[in-house]
Amino acid sequence: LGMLQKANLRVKPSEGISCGFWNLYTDAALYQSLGEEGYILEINNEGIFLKAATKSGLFYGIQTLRQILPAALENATAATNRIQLPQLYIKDIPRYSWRGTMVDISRSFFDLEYLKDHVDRMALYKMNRLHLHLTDDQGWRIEIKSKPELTNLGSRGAVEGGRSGYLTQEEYMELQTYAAARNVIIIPEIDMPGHIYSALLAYPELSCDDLSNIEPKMATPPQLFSGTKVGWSKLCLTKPEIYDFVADVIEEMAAITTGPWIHIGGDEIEDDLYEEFVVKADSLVRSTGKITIGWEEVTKAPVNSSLISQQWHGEVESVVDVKVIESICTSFYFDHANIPGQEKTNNWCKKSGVTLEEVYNFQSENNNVLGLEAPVWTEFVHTDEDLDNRFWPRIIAVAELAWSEDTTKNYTDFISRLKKHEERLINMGINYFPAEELGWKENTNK
Ligand code: NAG
Repeated sequence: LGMLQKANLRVKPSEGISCGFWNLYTDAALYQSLGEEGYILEINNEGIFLKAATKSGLFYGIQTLRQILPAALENATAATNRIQLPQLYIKDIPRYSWRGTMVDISRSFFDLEYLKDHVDRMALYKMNRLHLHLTDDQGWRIEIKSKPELTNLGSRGAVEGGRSGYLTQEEYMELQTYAAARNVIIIPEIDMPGHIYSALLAYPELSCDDLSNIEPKMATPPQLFSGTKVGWSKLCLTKPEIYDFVADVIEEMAAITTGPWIHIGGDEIEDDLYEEFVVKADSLVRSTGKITIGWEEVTKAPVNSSLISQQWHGEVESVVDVKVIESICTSFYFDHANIPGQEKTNNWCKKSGVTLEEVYNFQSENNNVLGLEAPVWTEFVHTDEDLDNRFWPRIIAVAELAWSEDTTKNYTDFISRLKKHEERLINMGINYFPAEELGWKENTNK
């Protein structure tokens, strides 16, 4: 029961669910077959039994139990009477180890409180990686103690209509601890060498050109950038001192990051020295003991084979054989509209938007897939409500694809199961998008 409470289920023992007992077996073969995250959940006349090799496995068994319990329990004030549970036996092991989402907190800021809620919700659906796009042209959102101007100045802006702000290192670490307790690892992204105007504004010596002359024409004196144009800013790759900056930032991020990965961005930039930059940034990351992740462009460079490439177009001819995370924009860019529905949007990758069914129908063509990750870029997604209805319910399709083998894949069946989650999502305060085939009510509870 303690674990149920830990799993965020708000039940009071005195008002009582009575479960059997938690039983951790010591059978080595069984443990091995369950791997890092698998579990067995059995409910029979004797009680509720959960077996797993790891804490993560136990956590996921509890999340499944949580989904079997009445949705009313997600609401702290709900009364709990006796609950009858079905008898069942579930052996459940994930397909992929990477089941992620990305939140762009640069274009519009999302604070610690929202990010904690987001982690809770991800955990219920057994998602385990939260990638934070911490920096971009419009705003620098993480405190770097050795470079105070990044947040003093660089965090003040946002895209037009978006929110500014930043996470202190303490907040970042608090989120990380909170997430770790829910088996979610945070991946920090510092986007380099492009998408970096907020840092250039804070430290103009990192730029080749006078900031008032770079495109899109900045005012004199240069100001924060609140537009949506991409691919125009960059670190001056001919200046050796940019590497001191890059090293300082990577080292500070590595020191406060408990997960094994640092994301260096690397998207949307043309520069003769780009490949050299990527190789150096990758080796700086590795020298801190972390593993580098980059957007797929980084595989144009002869990087170390430990690097992980995040596919978004799936078009770059890679010169290295590396593992990939699938974030292909036609299926997983959730800043793209749910159809019919969102107006304020930039459907550059897929004009018609990305439907729930299209997410579910994704098939990977890569052999070397670590898993799936759905990003939400926030040029047009400014508030908590907006972000909720970009993620939900499409994120549940990602969760299912990343957890279950293709052999059980069936959209009609998925929809009939997903329909039953309406009340649970409402009770969790999620401002979902009511996709037509679900028949869910409009949800304006936030
Ligand atoms: C791309 C940019 C991103 C932007 C997004 C909008 C990547 C890797 N880069 O242009 O900064 O916000 O698309 O969908 O996606």
